[in-house]
This record gives sequence, C-alpha cells and structure tokens, in this order.
Amino acid sequence: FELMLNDIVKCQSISISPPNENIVVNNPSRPWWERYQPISYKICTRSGNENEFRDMVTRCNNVGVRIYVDAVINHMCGEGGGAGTSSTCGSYFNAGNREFPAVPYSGWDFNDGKCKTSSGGIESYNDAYQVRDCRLVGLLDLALEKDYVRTQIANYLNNLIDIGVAGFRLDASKHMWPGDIKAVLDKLHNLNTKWFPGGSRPFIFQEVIDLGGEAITSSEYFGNGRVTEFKYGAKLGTVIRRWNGEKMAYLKNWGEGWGFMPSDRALVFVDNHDNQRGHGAGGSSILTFWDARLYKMAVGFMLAHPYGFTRVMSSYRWPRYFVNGQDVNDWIGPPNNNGVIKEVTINPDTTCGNDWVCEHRWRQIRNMVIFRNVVDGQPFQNWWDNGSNQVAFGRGNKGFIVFNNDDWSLSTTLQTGLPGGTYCDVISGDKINGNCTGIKVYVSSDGKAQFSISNSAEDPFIAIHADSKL
Ligand code: QV4
Ligand code: CA
Repeated sequence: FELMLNDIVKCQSISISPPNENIVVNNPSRPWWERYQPISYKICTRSGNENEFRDMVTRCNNVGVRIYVDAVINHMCGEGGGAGTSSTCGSYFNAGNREFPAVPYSGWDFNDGKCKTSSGGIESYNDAYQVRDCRLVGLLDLALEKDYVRTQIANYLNNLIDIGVAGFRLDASKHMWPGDIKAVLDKLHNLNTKWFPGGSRPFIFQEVIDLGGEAITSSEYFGNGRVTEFKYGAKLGTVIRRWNGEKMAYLKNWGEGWGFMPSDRALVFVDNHDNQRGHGAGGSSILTFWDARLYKMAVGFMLAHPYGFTRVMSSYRWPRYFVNGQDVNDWIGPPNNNGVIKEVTINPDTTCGNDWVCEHRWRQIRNMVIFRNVVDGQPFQNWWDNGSNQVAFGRGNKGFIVFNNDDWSLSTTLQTGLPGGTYCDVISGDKINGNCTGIKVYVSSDGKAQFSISNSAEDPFIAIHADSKL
C-alpha cells in the first residue's frame, strides 16, 4: 500500500483493491483477478500486510484523504482452486471441501444446497435466484442468509472501520440479496472518531451491473447506499466516439433523462478495472487511457457535470494483444519483478514511471477534479450546443466548460455565467503564481466570452472556474 501523498491531497478519497488474503494463481502467472478470490480476511496481499495498511490509512486520514475498501464478500475462491497454502499469507484452504480454516468457514457456510441449477453455477441472468444463490464463474458462493457468515464478514469490515477506512465498494452485489447486505451493514461500527464525527456511518457503494433486460435491477439496492451506474460509461463512450448516430448535443439532458438511476444513488465512472479490459460489461464503447484524447474529454465532461458521485480510474499499462477482437492479455497483473509489485515512481515531468498510467495525475484530469470541487453544489446552466458535437455548459457562477468534438473548428461567443475577468484554461495549462501557462479566456462584465477551439487541438476543450481567475 503505497500512495503518493503529493497526489492524493488533491483528491478526496481513494478506492483500493481488495486488501484481504487471496488465492495465488500461477497459471496464468499472478493475474490481477486473483484478488477477487478470497482465502481469509487477514489483511495480507501483494499490496502489503496489516501494519502497512494501517500506516497508509493513518497517513491518508491525517491529510483528509478517505480510503474505501473493495469488499469481496459474496464468495471465496473458485471451486477449482484446489487445496494447500497457495495463498498470499500462506493460510491453508481446501476449495473442494469448502474449508477455509483461517476465517473459519466450512461446507455449512456455502450455498451449494440452496442453488438449484444442475451445474451449481449461474446459468441464466433472467432468474434472480440463480444469480444470487449459485456460483458466479465457479466462485464458491457464501450463505449470506446465515448469521454466522454475516458475523464473519462484519468482523472483517469492522476491523477495517476501526483502522480508519471510510467505507466500502461491495463487490458482486448483484449476486447477494439486498436484505442480506442490509443485515451485514446493520452490524457495522460507526467510523473511527479519531478522524470522523461521532455517529458517522460507512459510505457504501454496491457493484450492480444493470444495463437493463435482466431479472435484477439497481433500484433493489438503493436502500443500502449508492449503486454503480454502468450505463453511464457505456453511453458516454458511445457519444464521445460518435457511434450509433450519437452526438454531444444530445447530452443536454444527461443523467436521469437518459434513463439513469437518481443522481443521489449513482456512483459513476468512465471506465473501471473490469471494463477497461473487456471484463464485466466491458463493451467496446468504453473509453480508457488507451484512447487518451477522447478519454480526457469524457472524464472532463463527467467531472464538470453535476450527475452522480464521480470516480476517476488510475491504471497500469499492460501489453494488449487482440485476437479476433478479444484481448488475450486481459488477465495480466500490475507491473512487477518476479511477482513483486513495482514501485510507483514519479518522472521529472510529474507523470508516473514503471508502467503506472496514473490518469489521476494527468493535468487535464487533475484540474477537472479541482473544477468539480470548486463548482460543488452549483446548478447546471447556460447550456449551448451547435446541434452537433460542440457543446458548453456552466455551473452557476463558478465554472464553465466548452467542448469541440466536431471535425471543424469552434469559434463563438458564449454566456459563461462567470464574473468578468481573465481566466486560465485549466485544460491547456495551469494557473501558476498568478500566471497562466495555457490559453487565457477573457470574460466581459456581462459574463460573455469568445471561445476558439480547433478540431485538431491536442485537447479540444476549455474549462475555466472561479479559482483559475487571474
Ligand atoms: C473458470 C471458468 C468458469 C468455471 C470456473 C470453475 O471460466 O466457467 O466455472 O473456472 O472454477 C476468474 C477467471 C474465470 C474463472 C474464475 C474462477 O477469469 O475464468 O472461472 O476466476 O476460478 C474478476 C474477473 C473474473 C475472475 C474473478 C475471480 O473479472 O474473470 O474470474 O475476478 O478471480 C459479472 C458480475 C460482476 C463482476 C463481473 C466481472 O455481475 O459482479 O461479472 N464484477 C466483480 C469484480 C470483478 C471480479 C468479480 C466481481 C468477482 O469487479 O473484477 O471478477 O469477484 O458482471
Ligand atoms: Ca451469492
């Protein structure tokens, strides 16, 4: 667990990989997805041990950065995981016998008897019982209806809460009954009062992939907390790529108007660790760092727009290799030396080394995170579009953003809603010591400003806000 405090003071929180002991998979060699196959609830993985985890959480909390843990509580390892101590902390397990003595779990604690399919796995997503009581890709499905199982999980999550984490991503929530999730949440402690006001509850977001057309819908989970809105990245990617006749002008009613869940329930993102490599609803429209120019526009749009609770991805590069449109290297884990995860080094130009992409450090993305914080709570207004892919909108009198995703240049005068003055565009540059290293925008006293954006600009969008005023 090594985060760069220089970076994270600009963010408000970090969502991390599962920190509990997982199976070690050697064929293929240490895939990233081994971390979604728990062996115990000991904090002990390739990212570090419990002491290292405590150190990270403490240092982050001390500078106001919250940590959210990816909680894999629907299942343990795969049914074919074998027996032995091939686990990140050396704990013994026997997948065939359903034995996980380091928790401990035994055969009684799994859904083998409850699942009604002949294979024991999920065979149809049109049947809510299968989706929740049977094995997801062979992963041993925990009997969350049992108080004993709920208690083991709550003990694990409470250990994390006491250490200082602020909340959880509940992995594979679609595969758990909402009532079972609630029963676990009801057992959780309040957040640690060393850093949080008394009575604070953990922030919960549930991973439910609901693109429509299945037995289970996101809305069943609203009572437990936020829910991932997977339509968001799929649709935004389609629009920014201009596929299926989509255009940015149609984004005028982005949000609930597009059939998304209510804004105050939604956790949104352009891509995540699954769909950036073709896993979990990873349609080809999803934008990632591999399509950097379009990706920055998509993330910029997301961070400027008031809909949802936003999350920015931070990735590593891997050698993509497509065979028949499928990346056969979609399993490759983080940059490593013989299995030991490589350090995140920082280059002189502030980017990351060792194949860490660090999208969160890209100027355009970092500055749009600041934009979002500056315009927080301000209304969406002053929308403009050219009927095609040139659009603009403001957030009250605090921020304004203009996009040109057409094949011709943009040149127009727009009402920004901002007080008169000279502003620094935070996409092409930064405001440093009162000067602007990028494009300057002159807003007149009536709030209007002239914008010019070439369609061949490195980044064909401009963003200004109250704190970028010179
Ligand atoms: C294999 C066969 C199965 C067989 C099984 C028998 O494919 O047919 O039944 O062996 O043991 C890995 C392998 C997968 C393997 C499985 C079990 O890829 O081939 O099954 O392990 O050994 C991640 C990866 C999965 C990976 C899993 C566990 O994406 O590929 O499976 O980790 O290592 C749905 C869900 C959604 C889910 C999404 C991916 O609704 O909840 O699929 N997303 C989350 C996480 C995701 C994670 C899981 C859930 C599971 O975001 O990263 O899956 O925790 O949409
Ligand atoms: Ca389940």
